[in-house]
Amino acid sequence: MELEERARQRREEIDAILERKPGVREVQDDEDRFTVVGAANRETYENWLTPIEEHFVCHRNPIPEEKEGWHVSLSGDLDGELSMADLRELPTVAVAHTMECAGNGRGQHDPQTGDVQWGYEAAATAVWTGVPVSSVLRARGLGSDGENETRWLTAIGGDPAVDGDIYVRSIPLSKALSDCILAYEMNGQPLPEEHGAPVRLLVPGWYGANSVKWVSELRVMDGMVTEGSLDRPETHARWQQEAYRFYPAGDTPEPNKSIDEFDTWEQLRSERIDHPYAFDQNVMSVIGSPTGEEVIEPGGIEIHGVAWAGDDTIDRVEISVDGGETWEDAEPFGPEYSCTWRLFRYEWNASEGTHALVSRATDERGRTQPAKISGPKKFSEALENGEYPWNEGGYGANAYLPNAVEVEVVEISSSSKT
Ligand SMILES: Nc1nc2c(c(=O)[nH]1)N[C@H]1C(S)=C(S)[C@@H](COP(=O)(O)O)O[C@H]1N2
Ligand SMILES: [Mo]
Repeated sequence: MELEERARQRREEIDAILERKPGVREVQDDEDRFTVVGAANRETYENWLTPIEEHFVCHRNPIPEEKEGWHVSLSGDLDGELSMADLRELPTVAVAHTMECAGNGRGQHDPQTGDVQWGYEAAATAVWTGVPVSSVLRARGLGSDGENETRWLTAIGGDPAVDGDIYVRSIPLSKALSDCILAYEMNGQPLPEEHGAPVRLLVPGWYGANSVKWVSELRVMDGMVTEGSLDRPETHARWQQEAYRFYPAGDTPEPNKSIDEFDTWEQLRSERIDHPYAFDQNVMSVIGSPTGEEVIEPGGIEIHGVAWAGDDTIDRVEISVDGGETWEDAEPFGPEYSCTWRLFRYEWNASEGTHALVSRATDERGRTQPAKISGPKKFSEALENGEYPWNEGGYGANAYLPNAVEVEVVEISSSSKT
């Protein structure tokens, strides 16, 4: 595809999304390769369900044009193919999932690191309807022997390769069988094309990169995708083995056939796994209200927000109204679904002045968000020092101070009110 033609196509695609999603903001990467639009504002984090219009969108190549007759080929240990009609015949489930782009918070790295400079815009919660991956695979020849424990499911995106590389991701088969679905509806609506129609993989609680959109092939193998492991002429291991790996400046990650720790935080802590993969999401929280833009008068005000921890649960959320000096417990409330964020609230008696409001979450395994992102040379000792490791791809950042909300509380005299 001609460069100009590609640029025009992408422009049209982004404009169409922006038109459908009022209030949403566009963010560009340096190479103009990612199509990304982010949740517009903090208010997204005040609500449990994110409307489709506020759900971020992130992908590399253009959306596939031809969706007529779409089918998913099955390969490796599997055989045959699935049409959309085949998929729709299988029993449906609905799964709530808080999806976060692994690049969320990249813009908080100092010095700056590549690609889209997200702040906190790239996280959202939707309810996805589709078919359990376990039903699909069992119906198509997957046995239930012990070997499944060490096998991997590779999902291949049907988005056309622009620079010769296709979008492919592998997840452990155990995760795929436990709660993943092939989704064709989002928030009760037919799946919008920018979110992966006609069908996408949904990997609850794991970084968005794993939820391959426009799935065209599913392959069960004894390892994750490496270059040459698929019968494909295009580059196919880049998004598994190079991108979405966490490492300090200057490193080159080595491909692995398999690893046995899928919790991203534990990989970061592990001495065995050199360049962690973006799998299960790190513990994180964002305040949704106040936003810092409204007028606040002294007195009682409720602080609201959301906290999530991938496929782990949230154990505790604390609030600081003095920029992280002192902390008090917030109260979790609302729906309690696995792999989905939890709402929290905190009653604050606001006094006149400027205040930095911060939230900090701890997950069920006792892991707490760090205060800030480390310097670029501190990768290996960062977590021990209570900092998030600056990494070259700018992935997985979950520090709380960069997301503080600054609010000004002012007394408005009754005369000026009228
Ligand atoms: N086929 C394909 N699937 C993809 C991508 C892509 O570029 N191609 N991007 C991934 C990334 S990086 C993210 S964060 C999520 C975003 O999903 P959303 O656009 O529905 O929010 O899709 C993932 N699935
Ligand atoms: Mo992403």
